[in-house]
Amino acid sequence: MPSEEFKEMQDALEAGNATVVRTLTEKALERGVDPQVILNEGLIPAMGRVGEKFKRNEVYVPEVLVAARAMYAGLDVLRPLLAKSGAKRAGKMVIGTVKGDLHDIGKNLVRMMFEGAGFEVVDLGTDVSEKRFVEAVRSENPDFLGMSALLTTTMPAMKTTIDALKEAGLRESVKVLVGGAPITHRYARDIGADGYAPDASSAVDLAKELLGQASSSAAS
Ligand code: B1M
Repeated sequence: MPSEEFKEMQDALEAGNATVVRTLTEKALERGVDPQVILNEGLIPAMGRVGEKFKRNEVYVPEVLVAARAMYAGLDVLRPLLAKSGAKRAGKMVIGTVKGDLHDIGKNLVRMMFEGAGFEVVDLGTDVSEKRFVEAVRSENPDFLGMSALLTTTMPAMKTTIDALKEAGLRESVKVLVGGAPITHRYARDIGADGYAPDASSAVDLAKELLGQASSSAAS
């Protein structure tokens, strides 16, 4: 199925129409289209375009959340089939908002963009201690550990977590990405993170670049 035939599905996803995305996903499966092809040529490019528009301030948080909900409608149909076929994921990320911090809207956007780009994401939620981050890195063996912080008072928990990873002998096994309104490139460098991204879409670009996949707009 050539990708232009997914146009209706992509338009529905970008418009945030979850019902249409789910129906078109089911119809494509009934026609025998491979679930991986529906994901890679239908859902992922559309979510990627939403991310690009968000980065250019052409759409805002509510539109991204609605588009992500539509993406999940399609993903819900595909997920069991993808799991069964052992479809190859783009990579794996463990993500959470750091200890003491309950802000999760930005972190959720980052998670959605990664899922929309074909990554497996383990979301630890908010107020995540360095101990829980370390345990998750040990048990999940992800390519990336993503940390989000929105408060100047919780930013130092990122460094504490990186130090705890070092102490556990796990620092070299994972790339650490950080973000959130008060975080800067400089702060990320000072605490020894592998990268900082100012927004969810750039975070995906950066992760792909760190994995050696082609991308020209990384924010590291
Ligand atoms: Co709070 N809050 N808040 N808050 N809150 C801020 C952050 C604040 C700037 C407001 C202000 O005073 N102007 C201020 C922090 C000041 C500071 O530290 N210098 C503040 C404060 C003080 C507080 C409380 C302490 C208030 C109080 O109780 N006195 C309290 C703290 C609670 C706690 O966490 N322990 C508190 C509580 C709350 C609510 C619960 C009411 C609510 C959170 C609801 C929720 O998240 N579920 C809330 C909100 C909504 C905000 C503001 C208004 C909006 C934050 C937001 O969601 N932005 C915020 C003010 C503001 O920013 N204008 C504020 C939208 C979101 C999409 O952006 O999270 O930056 P952001 O994520 C972006 C990027 O940063 C990036 O990508 C995202 C999308 O592009 N990004 C990453 C984020 N994480 C990333 C990770 C990456 C890469 C990129 O890699 C892993």
